[in-house]
Amino acid sequence: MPRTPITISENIEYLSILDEEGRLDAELEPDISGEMLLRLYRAMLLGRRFDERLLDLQRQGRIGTFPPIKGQEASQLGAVAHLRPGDWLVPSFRETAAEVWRGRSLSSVIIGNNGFSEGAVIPLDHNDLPVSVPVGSQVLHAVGLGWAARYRRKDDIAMTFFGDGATSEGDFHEGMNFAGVFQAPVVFVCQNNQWAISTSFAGQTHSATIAQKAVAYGMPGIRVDGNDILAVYAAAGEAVDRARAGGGPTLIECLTYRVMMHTTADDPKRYRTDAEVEIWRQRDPLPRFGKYLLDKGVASGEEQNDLEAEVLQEIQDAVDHAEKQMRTMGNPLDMFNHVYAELPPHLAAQREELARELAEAGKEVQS
Ligand SMILES: Cc1ncc(C[n+]2csc(CCOP(=O)(O)OP(=O)(O)O)c2C)c(N)n1
Ligand SMILES: [Mg+2]
Repeated sequence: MPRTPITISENIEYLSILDEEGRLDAELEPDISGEMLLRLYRAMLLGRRFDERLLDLQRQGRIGTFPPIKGQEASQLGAVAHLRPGDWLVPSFRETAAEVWRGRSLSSVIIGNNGFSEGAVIPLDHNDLPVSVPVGSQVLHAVGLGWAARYRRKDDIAMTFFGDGATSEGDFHEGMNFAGVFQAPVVFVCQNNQWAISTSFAGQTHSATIAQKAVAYGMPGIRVDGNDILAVYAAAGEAVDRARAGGGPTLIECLTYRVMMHTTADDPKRYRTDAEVEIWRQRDPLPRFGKYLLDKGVASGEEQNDLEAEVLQEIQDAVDHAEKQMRTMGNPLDMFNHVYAELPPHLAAQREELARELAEAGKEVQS
């Protein structure tokens, strides 16, 4: 028998609508109301300025380690903007802008980044999951949630975010396979920011794209310019509509870049060049979108400046609020809880010692 090629019907597309110079491909321009465009721009600006403030706070010792999102705001917001309140956002640890869009308060982010569990509490009426640090694990949770919605004949969908590094985890492949087989309403958003700590994209996979991995699982896949909010919005809109209508899952690869360090505990100069970072700084999603709003007459330069002042004030209020709340929060003795069912003798002794020291220092804590 001759060998015959098997035609893979899916073609992996690359979508870009607003290029890095801010030039628009009008034929592809998605129909977004002026009100929504303004909301998105404000959210991008808030995400950017908040991230910068968090970095200052970390350097001042006022929060713990955190993963900056700078440069990835468009990838997150263009996608999450399509979710309804009843849908599920299932984030990794680098989606602060998306979480805030969904209603997470800035002060809870600050409190969470200080290690207080109170900062990770999701309001009961909110269908979102807290951040997931074990790389890729959240993909499985999203698929389960999506499948459950379908099983209950609801039209809610799940959207999960993960990085390029997560696509090397079994969890990603299991999740994609299950979602394909059961046509679970899940939108998989890979923020391909080119780095997984110090592992480059080339070191992560021999595939030319992440998007093409969708083919193996029988679902549509698309690569978009993740620094172009219009492209992300357009691709995510199609994926969300399809999932909601019973058309199954989609993989969206947002090609973007982690402009800052992996976390504040990392020094990226040890594994990548300044020249590479500079190329991506020129592709910044924020000024590109600002220029689009200006050209379109949605927000003048003055209006954009007003928004800037507004978000800076909002951030300051959140920092004040969080720092006030944290003064009465947290029991140092909690560090001994939830690891062992029965505390080993050496930890029991340390716990007693700490309780004694706290009491001597006049600190009121529950022992
Ligand atoms: C299962 C697991 N292995 C390793 C780590 C340590 N770790 C944290 S983030 C990270 C890299 C993640 O890279 P990527 O998925 O590209 O996401 P990004 O950090 O770039 O957003 C690693 C290896 C972890 N948290 N969980
Ligand atoms: Mg990455």
